[in-house]
Amino acid sequence: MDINKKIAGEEAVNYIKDGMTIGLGSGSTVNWMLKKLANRVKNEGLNIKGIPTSIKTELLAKDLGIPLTNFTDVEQIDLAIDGADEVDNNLNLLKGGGGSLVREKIVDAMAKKLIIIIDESKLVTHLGAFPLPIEILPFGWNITAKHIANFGCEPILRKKEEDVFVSDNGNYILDCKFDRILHPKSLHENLKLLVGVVETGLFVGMTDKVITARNGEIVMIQH
Ligand code: ABF
Repeated sequence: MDINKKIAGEEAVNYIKDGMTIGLGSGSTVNWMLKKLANRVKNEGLNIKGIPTSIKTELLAKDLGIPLTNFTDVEQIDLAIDGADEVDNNLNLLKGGGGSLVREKIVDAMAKKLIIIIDESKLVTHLGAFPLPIEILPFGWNITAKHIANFGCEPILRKKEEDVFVSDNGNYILDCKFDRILHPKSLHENLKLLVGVVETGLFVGMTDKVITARNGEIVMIQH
């Protein structure tokens, strides 16, 4: 167990107030947040509703007794709390290692505030050491991969054991290794212009606050 993930995840729960609609991110750090949130719901009667960013998070939240809602009933998310695979100096994110980047981006983009919870190893100067996940349509996936490769990366079709990995949305994911991503905004915008690309794992200019922990002590980063 990474104690720093637990500390960061649990700290984020202090920002959740009665009556809020909360975007529930995905990943192991978020799972600590969910457990703490469930305690507050159960023991303090905290009245919140969650919108999950993945089927995994939805199942865990249900299991823990966290009340859920959906976009039919809610038009606004007060706060989203999510993990990341990399966070750069400008608080831009690289996400999607868990395969939930599309739902994460829909929820995170709709939230009035976005808090990212990570262990310190995720802090980087430039994004790109972690291969960039890009969700694409299954139809013609190898043509889309060739177009993406022209951006200077090597796209690898994500697999789950012997099979192709299929996202919660029924799509494929390409893990694209770049040297360094120096201009995440323009890379994201240009990739999105390709037919067949559903979404990229670059979350630019969305983060309000990062909560991490170092040697068991909480560290906050915000600009
Ligand atoms: C999610 O957070 C995914 O992008 C990524 O896979 C995960 C981070 O993982 P963890 O909290 O498990 O280290 O947003």
